[in-house]
Amino acid sequence: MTLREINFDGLVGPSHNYAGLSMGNLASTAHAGASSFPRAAALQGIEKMRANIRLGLTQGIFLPQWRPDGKWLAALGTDVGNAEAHIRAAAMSASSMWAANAATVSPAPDTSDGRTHLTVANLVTMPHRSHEWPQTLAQLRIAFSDQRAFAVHAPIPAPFGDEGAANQMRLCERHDQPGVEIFVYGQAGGPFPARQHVEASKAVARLHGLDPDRTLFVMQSPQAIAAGAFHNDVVAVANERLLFTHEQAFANKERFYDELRATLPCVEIIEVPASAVSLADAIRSYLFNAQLVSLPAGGMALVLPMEARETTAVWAWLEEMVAGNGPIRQLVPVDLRQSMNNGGGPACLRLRVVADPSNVDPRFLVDEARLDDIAAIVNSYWPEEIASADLADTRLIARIEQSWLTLVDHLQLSGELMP
Ligand code: SUG
Repeated sequence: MTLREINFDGLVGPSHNYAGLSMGNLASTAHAGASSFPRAAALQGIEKMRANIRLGLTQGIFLPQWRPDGKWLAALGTDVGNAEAHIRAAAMSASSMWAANAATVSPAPDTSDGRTHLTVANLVTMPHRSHEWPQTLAQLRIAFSDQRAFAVHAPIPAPFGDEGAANQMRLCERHDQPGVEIFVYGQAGGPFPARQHVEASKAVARLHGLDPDRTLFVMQSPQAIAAGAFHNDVVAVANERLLFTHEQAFANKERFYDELRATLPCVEIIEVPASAVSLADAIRSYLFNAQLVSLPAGGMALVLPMEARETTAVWAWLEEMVAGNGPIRQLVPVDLRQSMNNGGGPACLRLRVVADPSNVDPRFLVDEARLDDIAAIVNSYWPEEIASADLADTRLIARIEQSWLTLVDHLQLSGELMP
């Protein structure tokens, strides 16, 4: 059995739009009402997957969801033609692209039964995300159907908010070794809600059979939430023995660092001081919403949004760090502007699963040739542009539905995923 990290990216769906639905997510609010470009958005995501494959990494994919979500609208006693504008926008959202919020994952070396456990995130804090989980769960149950290797759990019940891997970090000597799992929860920051509740984090840890001595629950700093860090992965990222974090990410960082060092003595912490990069610059540039990945030849790379290169203080700090011969050897900027404008960077778009790829349903794994096929479908079917006034347009809705059906049919998943 070869355990390795697989990054499953959410393909940007054909209904990608800017409806300003996420309070506390500054980019979402700033772009409310702007025109979106779903085709360009999906192609940007595909290019990011290609960049990962070219780094020698194993790449997976999750499919967009069926939109508008008629089942959710029906449960609310309405349909897409009659729903109020904000309900319609929520039913049309392509937010499942941010796969870091799909589930929390505990790899096999960490769990009591030696299987990789996944709990689908309930995402109850935001209405447009709260109806993602049934379709996400359906995909997880197909992709990880091998019950000798995986256990897939239903969502934590409301009202305990769970936003999945965006608030979980795992540190270990190597991906295939037992790790320390860190669950970061929030309390409200200024006017903004905390989306990850400690009750949900603890429930996930119990359900996954984690060793309490190797599980930490850490509070996000309210200052970070107030500055726009609606998920912890906007201010910190971990990979193997490295934690890369902003100085102001955690409420009680000294205690956290001490506990971490006591549990995993090999841990290395790279902390970016606020004097070098302010919280505002960190959040604007999404410096920490990078994919921190181990390269097959050794060393690590940071797959970063272009915005990090364009933010002077951030890029200067990064260049100095890379020159310093530390564990991060390579910076890989990628253009994800369409997703970034809704607050989703490279790390938001992927769910990390440590597993043996031969245990995963191959329809959810991609190489460049499969990405070529998917890109061809995106080019032919995905709407080029969506203006906010278009969301009720029946022709647009028909096109979005056709795009989805074509993709799912091509991937031979229509039998199992039909809405
Ligand atoms: O939940 N944006 C997403 C972005 C999620 C980013 N994920 C991670 N940090 N892992 C969110 O706020 C915007 C939707 C809109 O405004 O239409 C949105 O849902």
